[in-house]
Amino acid sequence: MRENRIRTIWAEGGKVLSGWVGLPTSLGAEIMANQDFDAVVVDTQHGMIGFQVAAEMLQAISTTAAVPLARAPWNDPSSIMKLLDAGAYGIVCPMVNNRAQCEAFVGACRYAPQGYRSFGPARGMLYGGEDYLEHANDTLVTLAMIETSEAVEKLDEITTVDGLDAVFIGPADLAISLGCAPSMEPTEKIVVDAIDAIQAAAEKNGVIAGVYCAAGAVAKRWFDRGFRFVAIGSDTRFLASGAEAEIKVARGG
Ligand code: 3PY
Ligand code: MG
Repeated sequence: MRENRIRTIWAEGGKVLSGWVGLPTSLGAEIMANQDFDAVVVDTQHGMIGFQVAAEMLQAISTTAAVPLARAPWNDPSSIMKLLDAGAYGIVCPMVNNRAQCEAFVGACRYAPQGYRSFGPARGMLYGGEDYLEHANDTLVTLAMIETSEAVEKLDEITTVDGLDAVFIGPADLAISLGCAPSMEPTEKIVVDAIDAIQAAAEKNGVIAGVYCAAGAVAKRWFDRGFRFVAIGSDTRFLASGAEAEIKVARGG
């Protein structure tokens, strides 16, 4: 089976920088994947993306060295399994709040006996290879989003679930859940403390700590303090900020 570069980078002690796409366009996904990201996440939760377009976006990313990942719309086995069948090499799962939810998520990504994924990886096999079934459980990566106060209370039970590779912080939802305004760069003590606790639990229990952010400088800070999966979002924001910057220059502002 084709290697998952994310696993290789992690095994070597390295850091994964991921792009994040929410616009429903395979060309847009291809453009992002042709930049120097290690991976690109197709966001089917908050992106304006239906399943068919998501499959096409995964195809587009697969023409590059970037690892094709998807965020599921919810912790729902049906959509998780469809995205894996479409060739996602890993799933980011929103709102994983306790052990049972984490086991349900990881189980949906793994064939028996480790999980309960149903077999039919039409495109997964094209991208991964003929021996997909044999190696998928050890190749695909699972990233559970920690973005509620309940999840922060239950970090130990979540981060000790067998087969979980990484926790991934959603700073906006985490802030809201803790009674603060959503921010991509939280400064409130209660949110900062929660982020510290998430990273500590991940490190203690041998899973990768990951986080979403909106700027390269912030991503670098997360990397410098030991996070090993950072996603910078997103295509939408890059489009808007690129246009805004050029307009400002053109108008002499
Ligand atoms: C959050 O910040 O809540 C996210 O889910 C990031 O995409
Ligand atoms: Mg969120």
